Amino acid sequence: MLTKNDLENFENEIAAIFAKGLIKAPVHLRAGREEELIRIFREYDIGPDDYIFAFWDSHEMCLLKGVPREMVKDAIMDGRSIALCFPEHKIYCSGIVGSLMGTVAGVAWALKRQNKKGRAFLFCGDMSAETGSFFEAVKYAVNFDLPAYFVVSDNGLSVMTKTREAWGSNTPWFKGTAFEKRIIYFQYTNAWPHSGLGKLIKF
Ligand SMILES: Cc1ncc(C[n+]2csc(CCOP(=O)(O)OP(=O)(O)O)c2C)c(N)n1
Repeated sequence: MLTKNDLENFENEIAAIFAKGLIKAPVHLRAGREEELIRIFREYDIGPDDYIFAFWDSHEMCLLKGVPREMVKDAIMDGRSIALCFPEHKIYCSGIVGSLMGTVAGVAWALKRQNKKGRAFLFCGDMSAETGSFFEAVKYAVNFDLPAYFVVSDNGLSVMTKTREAWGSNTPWFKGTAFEKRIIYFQYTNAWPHSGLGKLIKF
């Protein structure tokens, strides 16, 4: 299992490459949630049979799922950081807010119907967790007892908008509901800006 240091070093290396203008596409770096993510991968024993779905900020999830470091780095260098996909490792990501929630429910449904091993995990942010598609997917997964889990990394922000102010509530909608049983939730502060390095990079 990778360590917090491994994940930090990877993001720092990508940041240094991005700063040189060598990646001609957006990158979304994350720092501050390494231990939570490692704990979740360990606690839920996420392995080769499991499917991971994530979004623009998926470097850590790809590494933890077992995609070789150099393969993740090459894909990022190739401009694919925002939607990293490694089908052979069962990890699929998208840069579109609110996408993939239904896919997770569908994959979990297929796994259950076909009596296959494995579960579907979605990793998303707090604003993504307020979307209607997230609610529908969680509702479906809970009601049909599907092997689906929804991991919410709450940094309090949607780009630069405060999620709690946007929705007029200090708690995520699912707190205290029956749907919580399929939601894995933690809070963190991202040490990087939402996207890029917070300064203009000239190519
Ligand atoms: C459909 C769509 N609308 C807007 C965006 C722009 N966008 C990218 S990330 C993001 C914020 C999402 O916030 P959250 O889910 O909390 O993610 P995090 O802060 O953890 O990156 C937005 C609005 C997008 N990618 N897709």
